[in-house]
Parts: sequence; C-alpha cells; structure tokens
Amino acid sequence: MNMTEQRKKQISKFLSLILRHQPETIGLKLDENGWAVIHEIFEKSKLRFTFEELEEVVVTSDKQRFSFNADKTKIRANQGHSLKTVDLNLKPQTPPPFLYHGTVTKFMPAIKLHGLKKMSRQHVHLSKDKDTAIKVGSRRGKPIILGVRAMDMQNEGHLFFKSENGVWLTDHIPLKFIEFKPVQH
Ligand code: HQG
Repeated sequence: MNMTEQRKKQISKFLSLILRHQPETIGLKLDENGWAVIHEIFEKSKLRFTFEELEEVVVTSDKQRFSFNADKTKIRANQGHSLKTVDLNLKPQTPPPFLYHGTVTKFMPAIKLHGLKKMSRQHVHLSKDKDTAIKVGSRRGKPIILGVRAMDMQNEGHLFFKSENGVWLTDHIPLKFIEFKPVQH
C-alpha cells in the first residue's frame, strides 16, 4: 500500500490518544488489559481509515507501538499508557545491568532531587541502547542521557518489565541508581 508518512503519523497519533490516554474522546471502552475492538474504533471514530491502513500503521510503526490479537479483531498499545485502569499483564523480567533514559535540562533539578518519576504514565521508560534514549530526549530539545544501574536496582527488590516492543519499564528510579555522566557500557 502507498500511504504517505503524514497519513501514517496522523493515524498513529490518533491510536496513541485513544489506546493510551483518552478512549472516552470517541466513547470507546478498553478492556482491563488495554484491548479495543477494532470494529468499534471504526464505528466511533470521526477520523476515517480502512483496516488495510490500520494494518500498515501497525506493521511499519518505527517503534512497534501497537499489537493485534491473534485474529486481528482487537488492538492495543504496547506501552506508554497514562490510563491507570489498563494492566498489560507484563511479567517481571531481569534487566540488563545498565539501561538508559533520555531527558532534557529543564527536568534535571527535579530529577536530581527525586530521581526518575513516571510522571503521567504508568512507568518510567528506559531503553537498552543509548541511541533510543537520544531519540526520546530529542522530542523535547537537546537530549541529556542518564544511565540507570538496573541490575543493582533489581537486586534491591525493584521490579522491571519489558513491553512487547522492547521498552524497559519500572515504577521509580531512586537517585542512587542514576549515573548522571554515563559512560558507554
Ligand atoms: C521527565 C515516547 C521532573 C522524564 C518515547 C521525561 C518513550 C521528570 C518526562 C515514551 C522526573 C516524562 C516515554 C522528575 C522524569 N521531575 N521530570 N522527577 N522524572 N521526568 O513522555 O520517557 O513515541 O511521560 O525525563 O519514545 O519522555 O509516544 O516519558 O522527559 O518511549 O511511542 O518527565 O514515549 O514513545 O515524559 O517518553 P514522558 P518519556 P512514543
């Protein structure tokens, strides 16, 4: 199919809105694990798109943000929810020794006081590679990359989860596990 990048982005942003944050904007209901029935999205959405377009957005998403169920009747976001009611049922996993978080200067004073907080989302988001963290930070300006001693955290009882699309998630990162000048590990 020949969708423009602009069209894909428009649909992807709309899906992020209704599957992560505000399904009620179109009167949609997600189940407790975050799944939406696809024909309901088509019925309720003012933005018109076809199943083929939806499939293309899901398959070609740079970050693999969304998943279908086995028979492609339902869709959900793989991570990034601010909805408190969605439980993705992720099982705790052992993280690599070191993970990265991309942020920007204006948040540094608060981070140096409180550590990394999940803010409006369900988890703090981390990546195993520095490049991804650079991209995440760059959304807001000049990126600052922080290192997180994830294995040490786990050893002290903190839980880590990995989303379907490879994003590492945890509840809160206390200051003592953050390296403010991370070297490449
Ligand atoms: C910062 C995108 C003040 C934190 C990305 C971040 C990611 C603090 C911002 C995913 C803080 C929250 C998530 C503290 C952390 N005080 N600010 N104590 N602790 N912060 O968007 O990680 O493209 O909720 O550094 O690629 O930026 O949407 O989190 O800057 O994977 O699929 O508060 O969203 O994915 O911002 O991004 P966010 P994030 P998508």
